[in-house]
Formats: sequence, structure tokens, C-alpha cells
Amino acid sequence: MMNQSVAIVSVPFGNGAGTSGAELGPAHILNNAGLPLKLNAMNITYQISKEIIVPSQLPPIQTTNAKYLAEVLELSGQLADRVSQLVAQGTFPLVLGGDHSISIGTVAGLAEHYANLGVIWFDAHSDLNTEETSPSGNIHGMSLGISLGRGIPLLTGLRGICPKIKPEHVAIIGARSLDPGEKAYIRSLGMACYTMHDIDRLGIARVMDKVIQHLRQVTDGVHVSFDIDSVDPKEAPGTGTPVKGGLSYREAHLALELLFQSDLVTSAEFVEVNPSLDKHNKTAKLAVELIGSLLGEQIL
Ligand code: 4U7
Ligand code: MN
Ligand code: MN
Ligand code: MN
Repeated sequence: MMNQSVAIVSVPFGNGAGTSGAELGPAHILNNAGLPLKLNAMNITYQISKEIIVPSQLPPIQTTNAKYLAEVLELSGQLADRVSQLVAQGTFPLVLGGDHSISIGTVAGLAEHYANLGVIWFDAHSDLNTEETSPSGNIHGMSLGISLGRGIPLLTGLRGICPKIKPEHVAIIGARSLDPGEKAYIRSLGMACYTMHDIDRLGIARVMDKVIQHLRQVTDGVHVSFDIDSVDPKEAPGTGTPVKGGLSYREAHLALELLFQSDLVTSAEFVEVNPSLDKHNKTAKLAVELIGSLLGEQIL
């Protein structure tokens, strides 16, 4: 995987979340927590792609229950363009959020290159709400659903490919806070959702082995969408929607180390780091360390 050059894309967008601050994530991950130093130390070739320009105060689009839809739509189009270009150039897109609504654009760009894109969704949540089932109206809680073709047509139809991904190519890992409509949807599709209960029972290594073995057979590329709130709030306090009982520090690293070893991953994004809620930049630093593991950093 890392014979490719990494292209870092900053997406300082936070309007998809209910709490502001995630828009500060990319700057903290890059400048304060030192992602470039980490990549240098690992001898990884990388480029810092031009920051995505975030839209604001667009004329609102009428919706029943989706906040900042106009902004999310505009951002998604820009990010899809960029990610698609980077894949065409043969680089490995590493997208830094921002809240999790940005995955709508990332996945839209990837879908132009991979007909059978796999998505590994590390998250305390499943982000499968629709306007009808969302308790908040925040689009970061709808983004995985939108990539699956569920929900707001303006977003599911981006780039004329709908759905972008198939349910049998998705694995959710770390779930522990699912809304009723999300549970019903997961069950109805039989989607792979490894909850914290499953991780407690099986261990993260066996969970990852199952996910890797399956995706290896059915996908032509694998995107890792890492919501930092998948990790326990003790390790990742700086995030807008923390939920106790999450992945331990080592479980999160081991999962990503195993993904590096699998040689399956073709792109990644790290989202939901909120520096305004963080303590001593702990969560941004964690993100940098986790990126290291995904890109091949080894203990020995
Ligand atoms: B995140 C929530 F109701 N499900 O839809 C919602 F609990 O990207 C939270 O995973 C969504 O952090 C969290 O608002 C979105 C809520
Ligand atoms: Mn999420
Ligand atoms: Mn989450
Ligand atoms: Mn969140």
C-alpha cells in the first residue's frame, strides 16, 4: 500500500455536526499534532493537497429535517472532484475532517473509480439516519446512509452514481449508539455491524480478520472512514458526540495495524476531531498516531 504517495486533503467543515469545532480538526492534526513529522519519520512520501474551500451562508435549500444541506451539497461536490483527481493521479487520498458529513464527498469521488468499493466505518454510531429517523437533523448522522443511496436525493444522486456503495461491502466497527431507525435498517439489510458487544466477545483481531477476509473477496478498493468517537472518550475526549464504552487505545491501533498488513486499503479519512472540546490536543495527537498505524508504523 505505501509504495503509493499519500495526498493529504484538509476539509475544515463542521456544519454537518450539531456542535461547532470540528472545522478546526485539520489544522490541529497537521500543525499542532504534527502529522508531517510522523510521515517524515516513517519515510512516507506525501503531498499536502490544496485545502478544500468551505462554503458558508448559501441560500438555504428547503428540507424537512437536514441542517446546512446547501453547504453540505456544495462541499461534497468539491471534495468528490478532488478525491477523484487524486485517485486518477495514483496517490493515496488521506482526508482530514471536519465532521463526518464530509464522507459523502469522499465516497462520491471514490465511487467514480471503484465499482465495488468497500467501506470500513469505525464509529460509535452508524450514521444511517434519514431526515425522517434523525433525532437531530445533523447530516453527519446520515452520511453512511446517503452513500448507500438512502435519504436526501440531492446528496444520494451526486455525480450520477446511486448508490455509491453496496451494503454487503460495508463493515461498521465499534457501534454502541444506534437510533431505532438505524437498527431497523441494519437488520433489514443484514449489514455487517460489529458492535462493542461483538468486539468484547470476539476480540478486535478476530473481527478484523473476518472483515478483511470478506472484503478481499468482493471489493476492488477499500476506504477506511475513521470517526474518532469510535475510540473511548478516555482516549478521545475532543469530539462532539462522545459515547462511553468505546475501543481502547490498543484495540484501535491493532485494528489499523491489521488493515495495513492486509494491503487492501486504498484511501482513508479521519473525522470528528473537535479541538475546542479537546484536552491538551490529546485527540488530534491520537489521530496522528492512528494514521501512523494505518500507514505501516510498527512497534518493532
Ligand atoms: B457521527 C445521532 F441522535 N445518531 O443522528 C444523530 F445520537 O458522525 C448522532 O457518528 C450522530 O459522530 C453522530 O444525530 C454522527 C444522535
Ligand atoms: Mn460518524
Ligand atoms: Mn460517531
Ligand atoms: Mn461525532
